[in-house]
Amino acid sequence: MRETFWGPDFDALAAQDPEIAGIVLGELQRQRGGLQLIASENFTSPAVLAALGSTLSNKYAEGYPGRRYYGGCAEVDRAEEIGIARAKELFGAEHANLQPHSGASANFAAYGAFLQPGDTLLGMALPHGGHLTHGTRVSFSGRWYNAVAYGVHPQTEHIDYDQVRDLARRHRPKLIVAGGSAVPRLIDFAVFREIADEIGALLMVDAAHFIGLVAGQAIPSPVPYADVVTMTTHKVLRGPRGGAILCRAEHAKAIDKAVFPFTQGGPMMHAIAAKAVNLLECSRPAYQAYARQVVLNAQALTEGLVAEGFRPVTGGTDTHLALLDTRPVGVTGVEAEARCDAAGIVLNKNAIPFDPQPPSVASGIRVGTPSLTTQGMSEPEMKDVASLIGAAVRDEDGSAAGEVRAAVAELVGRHPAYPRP
Ligand code: DSN
Repeated sequence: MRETFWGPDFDALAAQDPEIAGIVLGELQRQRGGLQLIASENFTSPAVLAALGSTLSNKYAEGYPGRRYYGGCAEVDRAEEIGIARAKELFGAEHANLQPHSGASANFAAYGAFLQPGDTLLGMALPHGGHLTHGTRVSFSGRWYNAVAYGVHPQTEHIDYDQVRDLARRHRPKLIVAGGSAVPRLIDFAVFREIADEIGALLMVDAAHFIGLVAGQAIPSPVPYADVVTMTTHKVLRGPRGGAILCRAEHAKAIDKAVFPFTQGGPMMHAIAAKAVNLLECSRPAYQAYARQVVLNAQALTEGLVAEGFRPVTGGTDTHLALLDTRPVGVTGVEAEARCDAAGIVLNKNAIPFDPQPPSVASGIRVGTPSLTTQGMSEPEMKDVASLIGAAVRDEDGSAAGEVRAAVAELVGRHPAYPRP
């Protein structure tokens, strides 16, 4: 088996293209050398990386298993069939499509399946935690559709379900979108379903951020409530970079046609095989324990950051991420991000609801625990991480950056990403 696998071969890359090989190695060292707190990132497994770096990348396979526009698809058909079966089993879904290249592509296809240009969709406002593709003017979603936005309640900072209902009654959207990129709390899918049913709308849940927690049974699933669930495969789920769609059987044809040929051409068969590998990993008890720990870590990290003076939006988290108001610490989001970066702590500035600052400055940071948890860190380390973030953010003149960086190096040394065999 081994000698017939023409997969990742770093020595060959280094010999042929030292410049790019240096970047590949540099990125591995960067991922290993700091604390990775971007809520949408993770460290996928060597098995997933092997499938990604395989000859399946060479194959054109427009269409679906058994119905391709190219010959020679027997092997890739099997990979896609296995992946689809695993996705349906893992999520209890009636239909799965693993071809979307990304979360944005999955959303593009889902809208394409159900909406015509000019139709109304109701999604969460980006500054309140939504996503670019949920109706912002800079994306197709706000340009081609009549997008109406709901947000969070000014006092609780939780999704304002009364506002969702009012807007739905007033604007009669054809599709309601639940989900976002900076929502720290569980979403009440039953309420969204009730609102959608009341006005005869379809319900789409963009589960990109939290689908890994659903896969690990750490939080409730949107699948029983939604007509369609879109996702990415590389966040908490820990698979290859890409997207996927789950839906009810009645929508299967529309979704498949909307992915191919409406919005995409040839599927990335190496990525689909890697998605199948990941879905098998996610069905194991070890992954369920991981998903539970991701949430416990996010809660412990949030508590630690409260002790450092930050204010958690909504008061805490039920998921893998927290949104922290940096104003009580006397810094903007962009300052906090830069100071953490200088100390080897990678996170992102993030607008908080009703943020007086523009998004390029922001009054908050977003932190997530998928990567640290993959490294085997748990609650005690989260306290240390919170103290390091606090020290880095308060370090006005950069004099403490070296000390924090040394503590970061010690911590990741004890819990390495991609440990050497
Ligand atoms: N860019 C992703 C995130 O960081 O949340 C969402 O698309």
